Amino acid sequence: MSWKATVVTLFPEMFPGPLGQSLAGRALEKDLWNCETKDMRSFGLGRHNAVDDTPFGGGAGMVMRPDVVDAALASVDHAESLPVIYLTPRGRPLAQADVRRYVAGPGVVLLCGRYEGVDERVLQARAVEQVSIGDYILSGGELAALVLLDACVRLLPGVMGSAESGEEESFSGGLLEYPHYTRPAEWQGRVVPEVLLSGNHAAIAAWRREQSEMATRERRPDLWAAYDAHLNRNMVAGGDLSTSRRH
Ligand code: 6GU
Repeated sequence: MSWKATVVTLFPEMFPGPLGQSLAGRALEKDLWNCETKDMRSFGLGRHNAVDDTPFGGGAGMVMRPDVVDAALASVDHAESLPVIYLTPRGRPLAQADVRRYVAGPGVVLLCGRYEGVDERVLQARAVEQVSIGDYILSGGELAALVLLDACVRLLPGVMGSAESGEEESFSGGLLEYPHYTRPAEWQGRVVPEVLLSGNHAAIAAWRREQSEMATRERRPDLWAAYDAHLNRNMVAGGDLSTSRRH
């Protein structure tokens, strides 16, 4: 039994989409995961298979009906024992820790909304997790679902070579990754940092750590604050108060 994604959507043709290519696509062919869709339209009501209605309280756009969404989710096998995730800019930000948790289980159910959103009651009734992929607005949850799935699939056993597998990436250590260089050693007058050509592995590791810290401090003060707090906490826990520098 491979890791299974079930996507509940009005646009089933969008899946697996780009995940049918490259790393995820090869993993799909090897049955390391599979991607099933449930077409929400087929649970629509009335002569026009309506899935949405106007919002109570007024306002722009349409809201997906709770009865329709519930029927679509009820049609997913074993949905009770899987995380059900609604992709929405109202959700908590997706983090690598969430991805690791999803991959540790048998699969996920991804609910993709269009229009203004999904009636809140079905989200409560089915204990649906609400997840966002960033602070910008997409026209629907489908692209966000593809992003979440890409992040999951690459962590599945057997998907990635042992070379890159999992660790020593941006976020694994709470820092952004260091910059990379390859041949030629000089390109358009720009040279590779000398230390990388030195063969001194300790010096290279120290340089990369410093580069990671610099990039994180400058580009991601939020990550840097968490990393710095963690470092200082550990130094206190270790009784090494004298080395609590940085502040
Ligand atoms: Cl998960 N969905 C939509 N529609 N827009 C988003 C998003 C999700 N995350 C960021 N923007």
